[in-house]
Amino acid sequence: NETAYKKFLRQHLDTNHSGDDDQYCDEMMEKRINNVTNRCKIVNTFIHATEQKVKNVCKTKPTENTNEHKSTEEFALTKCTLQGGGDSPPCRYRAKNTTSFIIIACQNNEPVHFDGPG
Ligand code: T3P
Repeated sequence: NETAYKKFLRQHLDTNHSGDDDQYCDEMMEKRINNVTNRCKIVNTFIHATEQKVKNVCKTKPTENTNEHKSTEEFALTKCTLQGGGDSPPCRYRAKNTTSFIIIACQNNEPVHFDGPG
């Protein structure tokens, strides 16, 4: 069974890109997410960094919210947002590349949710 951490990595980690276009989102959203659920996830961010760098964010002091951690460094991100239309595949996305701090939720020092740019 997939752990919450493995799910986070599947949905949100793409080390070997620094940002990409709409077609990147179409392909990654299909391969990493939508093929599992047979739905078009509305918004999903991919973080372009090593697994260790993202995991290290869990070591920062939590924000007011107990399990929430804000990174001390900025990350290259690609946010994929569903274009209008159907809610089952094939799904079409718009890509937005940014560099930002991130806020993630952690359990046992491992990322389990992406909460947004910080
Ligand atoms: P998950 O919990 O599976 O990581 O907030 C609901 C979902 O939308 C959540 O999925 C994270 C995802 N999301 C992004 O990936 N990027 C964003 O910028 C926002 C706002 C949400």
